[in-house]
Amino acid sequence: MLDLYTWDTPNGQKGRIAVEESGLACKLHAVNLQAGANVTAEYLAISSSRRIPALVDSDGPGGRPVTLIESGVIMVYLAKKTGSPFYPSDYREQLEVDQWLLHGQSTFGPGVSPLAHLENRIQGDHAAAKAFFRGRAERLYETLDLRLAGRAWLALERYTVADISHLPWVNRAADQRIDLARYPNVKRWLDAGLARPAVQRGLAPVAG
Ligand SMILES: N[C@@H](CCC(=O)N[C@@H](CS)C(=O)NCC(=O)O)C(=O)O
Repeated sequence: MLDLYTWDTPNGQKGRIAVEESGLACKLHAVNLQAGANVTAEYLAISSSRRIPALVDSDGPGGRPVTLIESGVIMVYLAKKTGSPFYPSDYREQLEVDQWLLHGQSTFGPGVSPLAHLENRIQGDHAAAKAFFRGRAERLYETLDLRLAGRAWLALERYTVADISHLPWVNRAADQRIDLARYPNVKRWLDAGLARPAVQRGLAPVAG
């Protein structure tokens, strides 16, 4: 049995999409970040970083329970557990997937996430900071658009965890005031990802 602790944020949605794609039974636990539900002693016992998502698998490696943080680890773990092609067993393919998985986890997500905060939450001018973060994010969308020119998916010729890693962020391009019409390859790829039923279920509100 799986238990996923999550919230309606891009990193939380990656965990949910990975669970949905795995087809495994999973109990969802909504961790309301706005209410501080992640900074409690109870949640610290589950997530050592006090962040979402966190996954508990009662039937982990060796038949013993395992608790995992980090959406990238959770995506790879579930793909390996189910033997799914979303994370390949071939080493060369793994290297392709790892590069674009880490791009999503450590470059794209952290690069575009400040935009929604800058636009929606920071009052006042701060023109230099806004221009800096906007320029950085636009360059990341351009990188994806270049990568996706003539390709269906980011890492391999098929959908992988590297695509899941980027999808929830790009799905929020409007919040980041990014116009996807400027990035037609990204728009085509996003539409293909959003057509997957597991992605649609993974993006649905966690609290129902
Ligand atoms: N690299 C981590 C990032 C997780 C993360 O930053 N989660 C955010 C929500 S998207 C969170 O839990 N924030 C609450 C906090 O920092 O207090 C992952 O991919 O799982």
